[in-house]
Amino acid sequence: MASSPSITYSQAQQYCRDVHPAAHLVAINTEEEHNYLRNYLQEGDRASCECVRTAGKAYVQGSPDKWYWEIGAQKQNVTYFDWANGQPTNTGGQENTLMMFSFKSYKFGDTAEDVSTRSWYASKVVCNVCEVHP
Ligand SMILES: [Ca+2]
Repeated sequence: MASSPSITYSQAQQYCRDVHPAAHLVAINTEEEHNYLRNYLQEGDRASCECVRTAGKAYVQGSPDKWYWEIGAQKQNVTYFDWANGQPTNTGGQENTLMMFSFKSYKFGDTAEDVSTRSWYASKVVCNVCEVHP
């Protein structure tokens, strides 16, 4: 499910838990799942989402492969990556969360945990996608 903005990554995770106690921001484990999400995000109101939050967090900011999905109290290493061109940038040394950008075919970008820290996000629609693992 998608929703309109939560300012910080932790607020977004909390948003998911409020929807369902076992829910968390989406973790993308395979290309198949990524493609499913691409289609899902282009339907209805969700099509307006430009920056889509995921459960991705950096072990090492700016690294292309040292990331994990935060699933409740668990850290699950990210094994599937599909970075947008030039990402990750770790702009301002602040980018420790992972979003998908609609204007980059929903490829990944590293982004600030708190979107209020940077004006770039002010003109973007930031959404959350939650999931519950069986
Ligand atoms: Ca970035």
